[in-house]
Amino acid sequence: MPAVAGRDLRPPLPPRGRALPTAKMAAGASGGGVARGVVGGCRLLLLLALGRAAAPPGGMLYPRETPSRERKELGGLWSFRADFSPGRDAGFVHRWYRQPLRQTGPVIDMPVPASFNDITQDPSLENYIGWVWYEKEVLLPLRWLQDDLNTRVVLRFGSAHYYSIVWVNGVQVVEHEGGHLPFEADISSIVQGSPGIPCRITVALNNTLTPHTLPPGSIQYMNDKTRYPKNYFVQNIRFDFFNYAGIHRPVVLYTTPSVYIDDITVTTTSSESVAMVQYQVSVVGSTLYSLSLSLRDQEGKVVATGDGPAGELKVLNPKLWWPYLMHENPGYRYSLEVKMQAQANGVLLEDVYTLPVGIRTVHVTSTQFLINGKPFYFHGVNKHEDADIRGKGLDWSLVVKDFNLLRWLGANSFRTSHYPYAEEIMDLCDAYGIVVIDECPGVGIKMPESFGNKSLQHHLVVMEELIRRDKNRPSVVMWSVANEPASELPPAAYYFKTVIAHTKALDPSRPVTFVTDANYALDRGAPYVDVICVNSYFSWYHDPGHLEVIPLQLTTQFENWYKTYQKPIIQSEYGADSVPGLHSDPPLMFSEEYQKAMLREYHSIFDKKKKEYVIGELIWNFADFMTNQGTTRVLGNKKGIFTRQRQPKSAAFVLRERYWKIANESSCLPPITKSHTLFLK
Ligand code: BDP
Repeated sequence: MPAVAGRDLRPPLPPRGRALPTAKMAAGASGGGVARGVVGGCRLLLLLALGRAAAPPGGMLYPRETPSRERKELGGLWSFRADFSPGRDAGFVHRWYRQPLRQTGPVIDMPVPASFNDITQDPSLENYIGWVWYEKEVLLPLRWLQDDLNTRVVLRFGSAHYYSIVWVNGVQVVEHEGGHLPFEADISSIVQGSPGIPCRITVALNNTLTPHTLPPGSIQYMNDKTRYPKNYFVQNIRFDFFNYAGIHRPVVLYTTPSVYIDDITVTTTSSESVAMVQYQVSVVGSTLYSLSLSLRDQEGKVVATGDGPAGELKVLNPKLWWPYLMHENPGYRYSLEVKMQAQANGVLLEDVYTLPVGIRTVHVTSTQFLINGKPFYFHGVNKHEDADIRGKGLDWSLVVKDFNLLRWLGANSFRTSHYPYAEEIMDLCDAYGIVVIDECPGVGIKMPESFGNKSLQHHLVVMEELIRRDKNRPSVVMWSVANEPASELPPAAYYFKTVIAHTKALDPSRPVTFVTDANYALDRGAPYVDVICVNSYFSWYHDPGHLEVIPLQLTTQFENWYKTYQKPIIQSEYGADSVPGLHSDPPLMFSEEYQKAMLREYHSIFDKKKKEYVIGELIWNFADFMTNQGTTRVLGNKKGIFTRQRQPKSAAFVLRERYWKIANESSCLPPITKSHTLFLK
């Protein structure tokens, strides 16, 4: 990783308006100066300089079809144009959003959702940094536009990397900072004037990372003319996955009545025989409305009813939401139907939204993680949203395959390393009982300036957006605010104290953590977490090749952390690269045997310490994934127990034996058989 931390290497921004011969992404590039600019980014810099932006007000309910709401998918082919102009700003100078994109210059077809990087044979697109433009023309159903005062039409993006500006018919409707999280715009007033005419959606996306974005990064201009062409620059990042960009998740249009249910918040408490579901509903568009709620079980039977914007539903003999392998019927969810009625413009408007609700509790003691009062041991994985060709684009086939592999493996949990995953993935976690540590994109926070006020304010907004999106999910049992930050730096203390306090204030019902690889005695964020999540790579990055040091070093690691904090500990990463098909006995690094042997050494210590205060183990990584190019990466990171194409390496079988054994030992169920459980759902 580039050694920029701690030194101000800032040269003035090179003059723009000249050719940028090649933009390459690089981690560890050297030879030039670090500029804090955004590529094509005067506009973005201005926006970022405005200081604390609150998360956009209002809710972010997942767009579901209900009797009062329709939904239209905008996936498929969009027109696409990367702005290769010298300053990456031709799109703004020439206002590409004011006309069909094809009239501005050459466009190509681009699938949505998908990353744009791996779609063509063009290396300059694979490594492109700056503004890219997407466009789609859509015909809206006439019925959406007829009663123009009473139907609200909303354009919603599941996520786009990283800075987005959206226009509809040339009118700007929304801007959003950050990938991985949804944003939307009410476009009713724009589309309702022109029934029958296609509506043109234009999106400008900028994937530049700066010290104040999440994740952070920096643009480095290589000024040594003897070594680099004129205006050569690289995007430096301090994280280990390819910085894919594009419209990554579904884009939809959906309708609501003009008075509508904007947000619902649900929390649950329970004892064996009775559960309480506390709810809060917000309605927008009128102050004169009535609300009625009914909670149905999976047979459709109403088990509780309520009314008004806030209250409590009492459920007798509740069926609790249980993790996979902890109960014969994991992932049980009730349906909360919320009905709103209001008078507007002389007509009765009704909005209906149905929210799946899992009843479960989470508690942390000094040695345990309790779900529904029972000790829960995380035997799971870390993942990435990553696949060949589509990059980070949502792909249903891949998503379902991954869940089948997780269940085959006997994994009961994963961490959304290192950013929030698609809502569609989270829905399946809720449904299958896969427990989630929900991580925000706070990865690679290493530079001192990334701990400043500007970064902190943005981090708080991202946590607001994440919690707004995922607060009602029973699968989410803990928030992770960062991965491997430079938490030993002095400003990290205030930074993490603030981010964690804010997260807890937003959601008092869940514990909060961040994932550390800092020394236990130096870490300044650990005092504020509820659970210690620690990453270590003994025999890999430390003492490479020396498997025999693992037991001692891992034991010392756990004991040091526990004696300092008396908090339960999760081994949130451990792993070794293996090239599938590469064999060596005795085990040598990068062979499948080495990966297996490393697992066994770690497992022997987990088995001892899980009797005390170790509450989980998450392998790094579920599958191989793409990274920047570098001398330690062979077409990406190979620490997967599955290949990138989801074929098992030998280590997958070792882990499978272990996870099923743990599940059988800790389950209150009759012995679980692998095949039986796989087909439970
Ligand atoms: C860890 C990081 C993870 C990397 C992993 C590795 O948290 O993102 O991919 O190292 O190097 O420190 O394989």
